[in-house]
Amino acid sequence: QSTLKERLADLIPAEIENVKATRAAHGKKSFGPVIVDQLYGGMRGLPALIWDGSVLDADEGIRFRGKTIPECQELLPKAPGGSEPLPEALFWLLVTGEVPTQEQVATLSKEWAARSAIPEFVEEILDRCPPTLHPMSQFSLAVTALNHDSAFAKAYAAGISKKEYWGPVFEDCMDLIAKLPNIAGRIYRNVYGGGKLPAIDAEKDYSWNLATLLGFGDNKEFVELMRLYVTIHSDHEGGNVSAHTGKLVASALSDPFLAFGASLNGLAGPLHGLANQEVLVWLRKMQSKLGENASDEAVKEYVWSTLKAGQVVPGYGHAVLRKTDPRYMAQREFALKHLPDDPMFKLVAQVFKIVPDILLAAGKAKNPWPNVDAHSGVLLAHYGLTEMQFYTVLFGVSRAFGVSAQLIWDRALGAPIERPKSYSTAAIQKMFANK
Ligand code: CMX
Repeated sequence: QSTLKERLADLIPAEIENVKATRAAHGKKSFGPVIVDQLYGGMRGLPALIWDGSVLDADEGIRFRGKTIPECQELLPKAPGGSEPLPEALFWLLVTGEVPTQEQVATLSKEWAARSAIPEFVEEILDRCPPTLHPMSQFSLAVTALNHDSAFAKAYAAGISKKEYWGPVFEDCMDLIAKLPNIAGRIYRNVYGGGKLPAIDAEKDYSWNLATLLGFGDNKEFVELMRLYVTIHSDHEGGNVSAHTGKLVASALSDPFLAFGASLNGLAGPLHGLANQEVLVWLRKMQSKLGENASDEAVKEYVWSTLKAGQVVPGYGHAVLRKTDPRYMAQREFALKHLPDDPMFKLVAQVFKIVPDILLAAGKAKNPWPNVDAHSGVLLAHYGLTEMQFYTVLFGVSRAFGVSAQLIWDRALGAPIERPKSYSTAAIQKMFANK
């Protein structure tokens, strides 16, 4: 039974050859024309990045190393008595493309527990943040500060050869993931109360520890929810803001802590990960205005009033997806199984019936269907994690898995610094004058 690092060391030489062969066979082939609208339109549809952990199909949604979410739920090792996949297993899959054994997963749980302590000065940084500082800003500060102990930064300063980069980057990524429960738990308790952080239990899995540090470890269903939540929020191919930012920043050979700190700052935007918080804020406002068991008519009117005020309906639409997000469906299945009578879940289900038709009628959104964020908040709130401003921190914990897997491969494959070409409007006008 090899460890993850040993398995990677086996896989890297063959993958270097695989990329060489792919480039030799297809390197000069074209994806088709690039049009000016793509430069103004947020680069939508522009093929621009290599991202191996996952690929997104507009209709089907995400596949992690070729596997759909239901396939991952079936195939990946679970906790004893649990039915959701362990994020440890998903990380192994993202990094190697292989489904790990139960034993390999247990080794990862132990390794992350052993690496989980955060430096005292990072604890102090968090303790000194005012509780009014958004949890995502605190999260990003703490992750950036972990760069103090980066193995990669030290190795680079000591003159490590390019061929060896991936080793210390792997160590940093393992440390990063391992330390996130302590960071998230500390932020949660500092901001919302809840007393002293318990210690990480090296005999338990990552999600159990995360749930316990937040104060929900004795609720088995919440622990299962964390396993599902961390698994499905981990990776959504490379072009989304948090993933691409991490890859971009790391391409300058900034270490994984600096790179992922930047990812978190992007995830904190309301059109991206902050939608996790925004959806529940919006639903709660609706509920306080309409009361429980609102009629479809009243909900419709509320949705229209959001649009007429020039706001987006949070949790709906997507830059790439064109059907209901399978991450939404996985969470809906969880709710149907564990909390079918929760009034807020009923409202989420009612909104699901109503919003797509309205967005279609409004005629602007290219995708009227719900995304991952339309469902996550209601599940967390059901178990008592009601502090909405904290939700995106959990998204961030999970997103570290996907970004880390790619950063390791980028360094193993010698990915260069990113530097796409930009143009001014004047340059575009000049280029196409008389054409
Ligand atoms: N409500 C209202 N209007 C919407 C909308 C929504 N949910 N989704 C898209 N639109 C509007 C856009 O604002 C845009 O309007 P303008 O032409 O006036 O600028 C128009 O429809 C076309 O946009 P699009 O091409 O369909 O969508 P984009 O690729 O530009 O943006 C996204 C995608 C997700 C930012 C957008 O759908 C949105 O703002 N959704 C709500 C916020 C949200 O849920 N974000 C989370 C996404 C998942 C994640 O990253 O976590």
